Amino acid sequence: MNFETISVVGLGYIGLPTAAVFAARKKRVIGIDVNEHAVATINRGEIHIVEPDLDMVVHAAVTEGYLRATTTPEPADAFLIAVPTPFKADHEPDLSYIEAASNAIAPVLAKGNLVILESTSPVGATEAMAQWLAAARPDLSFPQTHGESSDIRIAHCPERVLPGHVLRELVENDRIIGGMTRKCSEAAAALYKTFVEGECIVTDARTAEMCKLTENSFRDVNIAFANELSIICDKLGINVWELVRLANRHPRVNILQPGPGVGGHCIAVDPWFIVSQTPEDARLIRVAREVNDGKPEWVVKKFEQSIQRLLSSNLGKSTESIVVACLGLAFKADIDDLRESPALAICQNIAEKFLGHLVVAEPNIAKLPCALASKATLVDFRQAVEEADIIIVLVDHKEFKAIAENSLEKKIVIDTRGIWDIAK
Ligand code: SAJ
Repeated sequence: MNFETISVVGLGYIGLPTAAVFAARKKRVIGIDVNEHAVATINRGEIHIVEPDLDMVVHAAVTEGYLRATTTPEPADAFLIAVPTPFKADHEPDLSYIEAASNAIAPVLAKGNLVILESTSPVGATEAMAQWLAAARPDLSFPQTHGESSDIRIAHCPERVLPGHVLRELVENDRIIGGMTRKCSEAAAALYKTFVEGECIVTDARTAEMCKLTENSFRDVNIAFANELSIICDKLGINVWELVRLANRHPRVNILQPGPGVGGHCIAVDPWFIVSQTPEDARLIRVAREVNDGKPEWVVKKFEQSIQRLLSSNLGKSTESIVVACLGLAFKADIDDLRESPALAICQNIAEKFLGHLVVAEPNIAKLPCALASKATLVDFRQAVEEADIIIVLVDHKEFKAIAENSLEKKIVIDTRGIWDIAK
């Protein structure tokens, strides 16, 4: 199959790098997004997200004329849908962005096109997408009714890249290709081979959907184990970072790192897609989510205890005079992404209750999110450390790791990431 023009719908953390990588292989790429600011930024050759080296690749792709962004879908040979799949209040998956993207591209679909769903999705979402497209285009035939002879090929190929390493992982990672038919898979594999150096492994759409959910649930369960250990160790007076290091010396043990909770739009979300489809059976997966979701509250309790400790050891001191520094708001190190961030949730919780002065250091953002703006001050991390009585490390950003340990003397430190672990 020949794919000269590729349309990527959704120019976020996955769609934009994917569009840029196709463009770097000299494919004509049309990026579609409902966000006019994102479209205008990309068309200037700039980017609206933080991801190492992405700015250079997008700049080159746009100036060489291979990548162009627009809010209105245009005809193409292949369409990749990379829109968000959040969950609703009851943890049910919200497929409305996929439905909206399907309805947006349906009018420009043509016989021979390939449509790929990249968004992480509950089992059955690819079939739902195929139904939405078929309902909008009764003049075309689709795999669910016409099998291998369909006009339109449809596949689910979940993205699996790690934020912060997206450009490398897009090229190097193996890719799971879940076509609705064998020809759908072959078409999708041919498209990805444009830039994927890993293996393209073919399966069906439902297995591909479940595979992605399984990968992230596996990680969530393993982080929950580390987080539970950190709470147990705190009670027993054991340094959890040292404990994990020692246990990991066993050849078949590989415990992940405890933290302030699990954030991001993937690991904190995707396991719920399994739980919501099979609530009776997904017991371990649900409890892991609950353990990880409970960790921010535990950190806030540690903070409250530290205030009491400070007040009882400094009898003249008032709560109002205490300066607290939260280091980091992003959901993990060296990115600007605040989505589902436990650090942000902890900071907001503290801001609501705490009567003293709250300073926040987050080197990857220029201003505080609205919910914090009136209650905290965004400062340089060095200033935050200098001013604070209590320092709460919430993200292991490289800037924080470089802070000299002697600047922490006489301060209460709650290090949820173990970056200044003295037992190292
Ligand atoms: N975290 C810990 N301890 C650890 C590892 C992570 O507390 O030992 C926390 C992080 O701080 C963060 C959260 O977990 O808050 C998630 O971070 P992450 O680095 O584990 O994963 P994501 O969400 O950035 O990316 C994941 C990846 N999935 C897996 O590693 C199985 C990535 O490959 C997926 O493409 C991505 O989800 C996605 O888009 O689904």
